Amino acid sequence: MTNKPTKFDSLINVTQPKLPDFNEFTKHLKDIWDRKWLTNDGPKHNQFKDELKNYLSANNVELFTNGHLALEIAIKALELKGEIITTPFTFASTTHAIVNCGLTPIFCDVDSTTYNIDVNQIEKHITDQTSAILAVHVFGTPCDVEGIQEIADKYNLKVIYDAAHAFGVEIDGKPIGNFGDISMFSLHATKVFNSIEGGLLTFNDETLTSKLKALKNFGLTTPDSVDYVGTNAKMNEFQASMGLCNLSNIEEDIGYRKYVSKLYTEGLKNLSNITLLFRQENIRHNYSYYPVLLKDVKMRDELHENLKKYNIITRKYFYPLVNDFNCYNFDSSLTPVAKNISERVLCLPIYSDLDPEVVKAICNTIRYELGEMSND
Ligand code: T4K
Repeated sequence: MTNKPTKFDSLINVTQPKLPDFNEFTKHLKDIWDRKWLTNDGPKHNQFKDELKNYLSANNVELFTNGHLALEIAIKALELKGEIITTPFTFASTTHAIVNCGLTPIFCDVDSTTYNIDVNQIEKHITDQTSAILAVHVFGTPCDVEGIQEIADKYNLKVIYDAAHAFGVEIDGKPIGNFGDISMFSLHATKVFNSIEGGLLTFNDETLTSKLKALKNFGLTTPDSVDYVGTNAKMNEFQASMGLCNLSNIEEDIGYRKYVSKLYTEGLKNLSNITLLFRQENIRHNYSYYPVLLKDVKMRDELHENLKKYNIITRKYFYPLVNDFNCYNFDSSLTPVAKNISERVLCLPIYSDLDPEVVKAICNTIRYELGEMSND
């Protein structure tokens, strides 16, 4: 393998949304034009919901305009109060949802292999104010769902999973959305599967359905009664149409991401300064991100900057750590493992139509920049 760097003519971004065949999408648009039904539980929305329920083998599904509002609504629907134990190694949305709902996030450190909440450290954060655990399946790697449920049962806590990255993931053949009380999936343009913007909740307790429906529609339970202080978080017919088109290709898309991921793993193996994400055998992954850890923050920041010279755009997901955000006043030294990962992480470009030759060239460019020439 050669190790010459490659300068690309156009930007290779960390991700790129999957777009369906244009004509397929316009067929849906024609239906919408003919029907003049644009949002509020339209037929496309309902069809999309049924197909997702089937694909995810979920007991119950509700759709939302985006993943973030879905998460806030999940917290409200479970009537959580006080403190929620959560991870600082996540996107802003997870913590903001807790705070926007008037609760206090309590940060638990993460596991150094999965980067997910460290189940062995949860119990020490439980107080008489704790009402739930909000864990994130970061980069689509499942949390220790059994360990978390054991603790939740022992202390009578609810469990919400931020599964924004985990669409299509399975543990021992069981769909990931079936664990905990509620799971939230993001269907944003940057995700493995998108409906432009969009979010969905899967949940086991069917009695939550009417409350979730009301909360996303201003709290209305009938045209004449408003039982909750709700919001507007409904998915519209255009979003649902994009989702329907993309859902028909999802297996192919995940399969292609698996191939890209394998090319990276092959191209970056044996590099002394790079640690690759550990992937467990019993997991059906979705290859949503390709994160690597560099030796230290200096090397990570230099590589991130230097790759820009070649038009390779990587992202520091997730840096800064949430407990270092300017808008909060938490102490990130209390979560040292998360802090260390956050300072070393870099996500490389991955999407479902990324050219294999580009992936190989990115690997060679990284090797060149790190001064590690041989692939043996
Ligand atoms: N929980 C977790 C753990 C999450 O990661 C997220 C979202 C949520 C909750 C909330 O779910 P949503 O409410 O979003 O459904 C992006 C996404 O906007 C965000 O959805 C995602 N996590 C987060 C990890 O990544 P940014 O600020 O990095 O996006 P942006 O605009 O910089 O886009 C990233 C790259 O994607 C760009 O380099 C270019 C490319 N891109 C982006 C868009 C929007 C395109 O090529 N086309 C596009 O249309 O947050």
